[in-house]
Amino acid sequence: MHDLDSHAQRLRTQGYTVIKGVLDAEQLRQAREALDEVFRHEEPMARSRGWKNEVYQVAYMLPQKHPHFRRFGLNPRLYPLMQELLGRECVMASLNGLTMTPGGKPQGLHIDQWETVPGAVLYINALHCLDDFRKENGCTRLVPGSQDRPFPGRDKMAALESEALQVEAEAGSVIAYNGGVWHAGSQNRTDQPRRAIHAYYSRSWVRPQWDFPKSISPEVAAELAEDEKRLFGFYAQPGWYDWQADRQVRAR
Ligand SMILES: O=C(O)CCC(=O)C(=O)O
Repeated sequence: MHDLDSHAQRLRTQGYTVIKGVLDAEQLRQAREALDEVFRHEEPMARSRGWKNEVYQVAYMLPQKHPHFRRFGLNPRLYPLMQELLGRECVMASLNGLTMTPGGKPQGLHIDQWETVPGAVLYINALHCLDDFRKENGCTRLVPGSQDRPFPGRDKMAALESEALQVEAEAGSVIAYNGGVWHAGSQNRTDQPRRAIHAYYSRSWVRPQWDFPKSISPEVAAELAEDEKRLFGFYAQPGWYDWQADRQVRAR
């Protein structure tokens, strides 16, 4: 990957970086088609389950829902950077698709991890832009350097909006940010979707947002390659004591 060191440096200091050309034209086409298919399938239940509202539409656990998303997180144009920052054994903490609702409302600033952990990189959200991200269609906004400032709480964030930078990026780019950076999707003032894949990576020893081994069916798990299973944390489980057999069981 070009510029790995400079992207890693920016992520460590500013808390974010923009990497162009992570998805080529064919990968973009396939990712859009796959996400649209999942959204169409979930349309009948999306509102009642809270997956579609006046701010965004989201689809969770994409590798279970579409084969395209099983190798998505292993892209050689991005994965080495995630490993550099989160360790070789880094895992996927969640893998979602999201569009800001056309003509909808903005999202409030928030962080994606449970707490601010100054000086440590525990999670990185690699937000893959499937459409051009522009101010009009609700590009991501974020506060550079905020990963090292205690998160003041959602109710206090309105006063800090003036510090937020709107990050414009071409389709195929990744906006990567530390999970502790204050950020949000902005108001989509167009009548078109503004689609993204949120590939949220973490160190293998912190709590993921989603339990992938439990969320992936045995049928899909049987089709996964070893490196896919590793990425989805199948081997990052704690060891446990099997009281019936009186033996210890260790994850590989
Ligand atoms: O897609 C975006 O611009 C950010 C969305 C976001 O932060 C979230 O859904 O938690």
